[in-house]
Amino acid sequence: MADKKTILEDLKKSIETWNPQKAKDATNAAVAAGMSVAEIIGDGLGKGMEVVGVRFDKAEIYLPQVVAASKTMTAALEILLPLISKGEGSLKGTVVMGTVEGDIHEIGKNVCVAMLQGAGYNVIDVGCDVSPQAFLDAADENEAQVIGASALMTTTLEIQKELVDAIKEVEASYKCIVGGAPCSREWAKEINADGYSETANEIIGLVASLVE
Ligand code: B12
Repeated sequence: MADKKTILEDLKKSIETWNPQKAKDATNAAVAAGMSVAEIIGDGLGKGMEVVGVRFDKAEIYLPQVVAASKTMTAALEILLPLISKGEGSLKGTVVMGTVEGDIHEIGKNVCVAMLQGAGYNVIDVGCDVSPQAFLDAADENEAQVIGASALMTTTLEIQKELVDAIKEVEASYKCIVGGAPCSREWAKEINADGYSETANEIIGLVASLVE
């Protein structure tokens, strides 16, 4: 059996080379080796996606490759999601996760969803292009403790602020955390969000600190 380091490298490489078969093989190998979902995504697949993002920024690769990498990620997540125990989640708390209105980037949000599910949370994935009101409705319907809003464009960061304002206005009890590449700790503070994390790895600790 391959060692952990090799498996993590294979997971990362499979996304970087947008190779779904390699991603599925490496994910199955990781599961067989007893690795946790958080480790597989956080230290393997997610790292590959970070590289894809950076290479796209440098114009070393183009949109079709990014889409192929995103499909590769989905193929791997399909293996992992059924392994996540849902029952335990309701004990830990409920989180509504989505990407804000006007923004269709969902890969990072999906990674966060998978990480939180892997950690035992009940996650309501409201998808992308979600209005502040739709976030609030989902949180009310599901009695969520936390809303997580992703924004990947400087133009859609403003919607995170609108969401936080909308929550404060109705004096709802749930907390709001924000993230996404252009988002920062400073921005989260400026808009009075309850938390920020740079990566999906840190989101588990962040949510745990808010759900007590
Ligand atoms: C993949 C991608 C796409 C894909 C999206 C596929 C999909 N299904 O999601 C496609 C090809 C569709 C796309 C489209 C567009 N894109 Co695009 N895209 C990217 C790219 C290359 C990578 C994003 C990504 O998936 N990263 C990998 C994930 C894992 O990282 P992440 O999202 O940052 O998430 C991590 C953390 O931020 C955090 N996190 C994320 N969300 C949250 C939420 C919470 C609550 C928390 C706590 C943490 C957290 O955890 C994640 C895991 O660690 C970025 C470049 C970049 N470097 O970001 C451009 C980028 C975001 N895109 C950009 C643009 C402009 C567009 C388009 C407008 C292009 C166009 N001209 O058509 C459209 C968007 C249309 C729209 N209305 O949304 C720009 C935005 C520029 C800006 N204004 O800020 C970028 C920065 C590229 C660039 N340099 O120009 N894109």
